[in-house]
Amino acid sequence: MSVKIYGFYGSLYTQIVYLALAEKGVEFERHQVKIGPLMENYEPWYARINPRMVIPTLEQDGAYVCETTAIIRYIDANFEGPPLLPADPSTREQALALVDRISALPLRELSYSRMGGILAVVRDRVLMPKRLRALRKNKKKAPELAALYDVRIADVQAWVSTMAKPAELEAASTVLGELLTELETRLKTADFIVGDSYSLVDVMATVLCARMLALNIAPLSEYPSLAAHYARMKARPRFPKEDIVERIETGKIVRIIAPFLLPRLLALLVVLTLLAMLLAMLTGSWNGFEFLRDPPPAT
Ligand SMILES: N[C@@H](CCC(=O)N[C@@H](CS)C(=O)NCC(=O)O)C(=O)O
Repeated sequence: MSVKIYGFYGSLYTQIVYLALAEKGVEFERHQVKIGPLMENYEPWYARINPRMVIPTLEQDGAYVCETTAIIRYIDANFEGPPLLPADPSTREQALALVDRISALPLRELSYSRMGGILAVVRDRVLMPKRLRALRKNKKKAPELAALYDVRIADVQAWVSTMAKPAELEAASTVLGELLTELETRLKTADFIVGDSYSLVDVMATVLCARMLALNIAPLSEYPSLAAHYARMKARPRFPKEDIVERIETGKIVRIIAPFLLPRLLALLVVLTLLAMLLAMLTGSWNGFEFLRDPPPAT
């Protein structure tokens, strides 16, 4: 019954899965899928296990479960450990409705829209076009997956277009604000968001609070009961402190991607050096390895 999670450090949805596993007491193996600029998640091998090409994915005994809410419900239903959903059917329904609402929040658009200055230029001129190029390139590599790539290309195009529309971003902020207000109201008079014990809603809200702190997508300090709940959740005995990221540590990301990046940087350096030598030879500004030849006889 070995469990493997395909995820990446700092990914919001991966953190939700890590936290559910920790609370449930399930051991698991990690496979880092390098998202972001390296775009490993768009490679055909990953598209075959996760057709939407996003992380996380859970693998157990050769079977895959995709989509965070499906993964955490699978974890709750299939492993020993404290139940993470209320037993009472109507409370359970409320919990599941909130899990779905948190999962549907437009956090990707909100997170990316928080980039300003040079980061925004890099996002619009480099990162997003690079995503589309990577998807098109991989579509060519695996034509049998063309339909999946077309869906993902359309998704990235919609993502880009939303970020250029202040009204849509404003609407996304409003949706988030409404949800946070609802959590705040519930927590004014209760220890847990739904029912009287820890549930998947607390799992999701905890990671959402960490994200608010990490990327400043909304001010946690304006929701004091939610902030107090977050502090209580962090003090739980099984809380996986290392996995829940309140502040993205670039050094950690560099350490994870270094083995992947270094050989490529080295190869790039070799190619650039060879090109520079060729250019110098063609323009006559360098006479190749002449200096290695025997010196001309002295006259
Ligand atoms: N609906 C998906 C969303 C997952 C998602 O957006 N994951 C992000 C990381 S937090 C991702 O894979 N981003 C990479 C990309 O979109 O290229 C889920 O619930 O699992």
